Amino acid sequence: MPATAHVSPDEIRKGFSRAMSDMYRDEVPLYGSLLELVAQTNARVLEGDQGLAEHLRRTGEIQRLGMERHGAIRLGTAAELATISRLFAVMGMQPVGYYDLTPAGVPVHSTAFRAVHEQSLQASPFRVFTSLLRLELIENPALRSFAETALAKRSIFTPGALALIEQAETDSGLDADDAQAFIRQALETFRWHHNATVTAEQYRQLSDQHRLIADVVAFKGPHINHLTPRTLDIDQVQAAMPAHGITPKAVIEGPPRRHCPILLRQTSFKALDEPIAFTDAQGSHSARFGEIEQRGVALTPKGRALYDQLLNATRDELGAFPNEANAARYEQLMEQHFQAFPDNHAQMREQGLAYFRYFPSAQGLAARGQPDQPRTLQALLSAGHVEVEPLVYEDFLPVSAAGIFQSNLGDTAQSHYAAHSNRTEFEQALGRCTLDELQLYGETQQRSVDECMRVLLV
Ligand code: OOG
Ligand code: NI
Repeated sequence: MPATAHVSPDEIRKGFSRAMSDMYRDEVPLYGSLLELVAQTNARVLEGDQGLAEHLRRTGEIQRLGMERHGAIRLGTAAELATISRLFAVMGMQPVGYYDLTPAGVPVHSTAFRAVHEQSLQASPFRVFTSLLRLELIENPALRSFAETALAKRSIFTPGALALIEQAETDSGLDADDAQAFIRQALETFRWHHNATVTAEQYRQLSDQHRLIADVVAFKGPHINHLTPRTLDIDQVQAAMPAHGITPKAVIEGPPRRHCPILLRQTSFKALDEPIAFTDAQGSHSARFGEIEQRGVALTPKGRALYDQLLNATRDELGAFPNEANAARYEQLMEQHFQAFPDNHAQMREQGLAYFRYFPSAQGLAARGQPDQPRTLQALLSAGHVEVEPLVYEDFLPVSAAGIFQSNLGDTAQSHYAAHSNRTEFEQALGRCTLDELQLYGETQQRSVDECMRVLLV
């Protein structure tokens, strides 16, 4: 009997991302307002900048812009992380990068599950920033053991989701009906629960230790805590937020505004206070917030080192965590320090600071098979036979992520942990290694060069 055709993991991810966005819009109406504001802003920016529209068309990004989202979850145990990794694998998402947030006072370490090939990213760029709580950082042994017991008791996946993950692994894929069932079942893991699993007093104790610990330990599952659309002009959206009833955090995380955006800029609005039924009383909890992001070019190790150096110098000079009171000075210091980072693509490329994609131009295609077609990439570029586009950064930034966490946890939540970063332990929990994002960008860049050569040098 012929096997039924499998749906591609890209299609499953696309369907899942849409279902998640619909669920979140139903649950958090402010997210819907944010989506509208971002869509309006993007349309206006594209209308006013034909050049930008043309660039986005060439790389295909214009099609993915409106569907682009990232979300975040926080897990409690190694077993949960291992299983979520298998769940995401069904949708073609792999763990990329390791982020240690403990130096910034957030007791988690994290990775980002996402598609890795440029074609898959084009089909659906959906990503999930996934954190694992570091329970060993709870100092009080009784509270730590309470947290461990509470987490050991819960099961964050439905039996249906677990069965379909196994089936997908055994059969190397799912058919259309099973893919739909998988999306429905998988979504349950990310749903919000109005009922906590602990008493109001237990919640208070966990929360006093760290609000993040309460957010993970006191609930049945790792509710999605935000979904982030991508904007083409984050400053415009930030400025327009208050008029739409949304109060943004004090500063935009990441690099300053530039002519040629680099890496990632992000801003968020504060988590909503939501009613919760503890096992013995009514109360409230805040976890779910809104965020927007603007993505720029991915940086090479050299470019990233320069970025980190300039960011650290700015923060050292500011001498404090950026907040309402020092926001203007922070922005001014950022502008000043980042003068040292070239703000045009040609210089960034020549100095090896960023990754790019290469495309055959109409002129290059017309010269195919002609004796005067240049033979090297550099010569093809100089002749205008190959065109260059920045390769978009697909990942996250640890300092920014910590800033987003902190703004939602409140300034009182700042803690100082002496613990070391522990990638090995994280990967043991995950059951596999995390991928190196820089290698992925390098591969995409190289594939685009190879393709130019293949097409132009016949
Ligand atoms: C994740 C915060 C980090 C980002 O975009 O950097 C993040 C969380 O609050 O769980 O979402
Ligand atoms: Ni985020």
